[in-house]
Amino acid sequence: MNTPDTTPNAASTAGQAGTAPHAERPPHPALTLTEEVREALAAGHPVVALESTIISHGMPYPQNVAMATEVEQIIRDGGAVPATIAVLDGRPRVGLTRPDLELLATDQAVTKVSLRDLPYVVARGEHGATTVAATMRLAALAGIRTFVTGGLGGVHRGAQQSFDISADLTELAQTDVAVVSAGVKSILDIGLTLETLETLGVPVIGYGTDEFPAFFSRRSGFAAPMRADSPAELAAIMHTKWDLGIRGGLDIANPIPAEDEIPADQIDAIIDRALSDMDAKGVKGKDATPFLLGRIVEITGGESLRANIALVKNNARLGARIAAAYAELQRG
Ligand code: PSU
Ligand code: MN
Repeated sequence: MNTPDTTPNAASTAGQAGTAPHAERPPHPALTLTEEVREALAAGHPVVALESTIISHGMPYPQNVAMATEVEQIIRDGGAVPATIAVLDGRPRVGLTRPDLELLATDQAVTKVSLRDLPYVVARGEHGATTVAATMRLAALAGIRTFVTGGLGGVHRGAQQSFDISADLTELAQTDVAVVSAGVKSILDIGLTLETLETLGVPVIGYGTDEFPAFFSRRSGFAAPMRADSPAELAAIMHTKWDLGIRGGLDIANPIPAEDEIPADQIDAIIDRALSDMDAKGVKGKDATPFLLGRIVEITGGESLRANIALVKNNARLGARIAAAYAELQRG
């Protein structure tokens, strides 16, 4: 088979004669995997990566650790092995214990680690909670192709001036991992985020919907560029993309369940308030997203947190099924 990229560290498209097109390389030696995750990957069983910024910087304690534990259980119930990813004492870890999750949920010394921060925090032996971008990269280095989160980062409102565009988008352009999210929330400029994903060649696929979802709400007013209605269809798109040698991820946009959503007109006013509070306080850069998430929880008196937890669980149910469908395709 002729693949354009045959560099030794090409993680997914093996490309050598005699190997399956998607034979995974062994996990990068700098990673520490749990036995369970290592064995599942070696056996070609479904594994789902999970991020940790959502635990340390996305939700308050103790709801954050409860969410992390329940989401792992949902993935197990769905027949896949959960692999929550973080950096602990400078070690990139793939698969965490209960005390690890508790540490991430409580320790103030855990920094938010996006792609640019990864070498710094690892080299200094520090703790880091990984964003979508950093989690994608570590998942790919482990050989994991399916990743579940809540919401992606994207193009912030006012990015024309601030240039604040999440590294989640550029990571989706280059790292071969499918990310299940509930779309992006309107703390971001949803239209510019979708345009940027198009430029970067990232398939954005609405799951069971023609409309791109807006995290707390099922509707955003923007069309989903593509649509799929089953995990098997999604697995086929993942397989096809990488088989063609098209590097990069996919954004699978799974709307929040109707019974859990906060209608757009209600949440939009709250988001506007949170944004103006942020400007008034001069919060920006990597602190923007955590500030806004926390402020929205305060203003809604916890209602946004309930919705956030519900949508992550819903994404976990779908992610386990996608990982299973993809593993089946790889075997077949
Ligand atoms: N959106 C959420 N919850 C989150 C995040 C985004 O609803 O926890 C986190 C994710 O880890 C995401 C990161 O990757 O924020 C994006 O941060 P930034 O905009 O600084 O790249
Ligand atoms: Mn940013």
